[in-house]
Amino acid sequence: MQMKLKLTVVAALAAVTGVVMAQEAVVKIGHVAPMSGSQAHYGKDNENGVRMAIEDLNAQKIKIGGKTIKFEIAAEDDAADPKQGTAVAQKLCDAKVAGVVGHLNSGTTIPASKIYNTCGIPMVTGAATNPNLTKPGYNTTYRIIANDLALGAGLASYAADTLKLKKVAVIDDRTAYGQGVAEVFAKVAKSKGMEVVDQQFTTDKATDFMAILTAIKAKKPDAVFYGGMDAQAGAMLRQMDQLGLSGVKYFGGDGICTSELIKIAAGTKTLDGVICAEDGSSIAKMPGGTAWKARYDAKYPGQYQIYSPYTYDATFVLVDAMKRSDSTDPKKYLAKITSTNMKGVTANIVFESTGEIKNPSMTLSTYKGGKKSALN
Ligand code: ABU
Repeated sequence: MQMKLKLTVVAALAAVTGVVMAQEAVVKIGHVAPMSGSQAHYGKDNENGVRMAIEDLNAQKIKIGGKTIKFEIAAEDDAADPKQGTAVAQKLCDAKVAGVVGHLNSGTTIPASKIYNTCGIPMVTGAATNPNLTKPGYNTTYRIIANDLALGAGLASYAADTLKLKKVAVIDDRTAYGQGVAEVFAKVAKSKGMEVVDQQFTTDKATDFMAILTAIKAKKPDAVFYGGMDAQAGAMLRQMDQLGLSGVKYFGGDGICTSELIKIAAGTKTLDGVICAEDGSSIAKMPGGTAWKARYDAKYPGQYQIYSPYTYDATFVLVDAMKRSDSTDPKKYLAKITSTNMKGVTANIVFESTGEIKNPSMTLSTYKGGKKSALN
């Protein structure tokens, strides 16, 4: 009699557990960034943003299509290389992830966006800022951060109008991002009467800039603009110090506007002359920035760079569209991303029909005294 009762209880528990299990579903969200090489610190920061969002979303026990969803990250490394970027994009398509946050570099994101469009998976980048990303008009491509048009122009206006600088030398790393932002800067600087006294090129792998900086020194610029990332900018600042160029201002876009730059260029006089622009508000001015950053720092001490609040919000954008369409199927929830109106950490997020963020803003920062501080 007792044995029969036990079996009945076990059967009942199994039935209940079975029902619970049947009501759960795992949904994978892809994330792609460089996780190896000299840009791995940006990639880690971006991935942390997605992981933190997934933890917060899972804590909410969100129900979509009658099932409690357990979100999981499908994290990939594209090493900032366009070829690896497209290979990884195809891998995520084949794995049928529900959406992708990424990629980080414009040079990988632009070709990958074509692949996601072909397989019908939405992607939201929180870091790739070359304006050309949204030019093809793919309904699967979204950018949650301002593009480089405002950023390059804002830096040039500050150089010409506020600092009254006359002569600038422009260097870029020949990547989609570096070249693009340098072109915008140079165009606006010229239109404001500044003279571009020299234009030099490097790569996103270079470490020795002595030859190009020596050539630039001969042209006596008031400022150098660099279109590229912080590993090269930091080394350049050191080499500018060595060449006696520490009085020359150093401008750059969001790619150099990181916490890492302080470490790489620590102790240089040129770090004091850096003026960089990041797309969007400073973390202190983001609606949920300060509280969010405190949580981030507690989870990932010393890893904050620049884009993680955007990748956090990007993950929420995908899930918000899933909730509003009551589906995790990209073919069904994709249409809802265009009507996003979501209070995020970074801003109230609304997209243009092009996939660009509405009402983009831009923040200028300096590194005076080895500390990053916003100028506006
Ligand atoms: N936004 C600067 C770094 C990433 C990129 O656009 O390549």
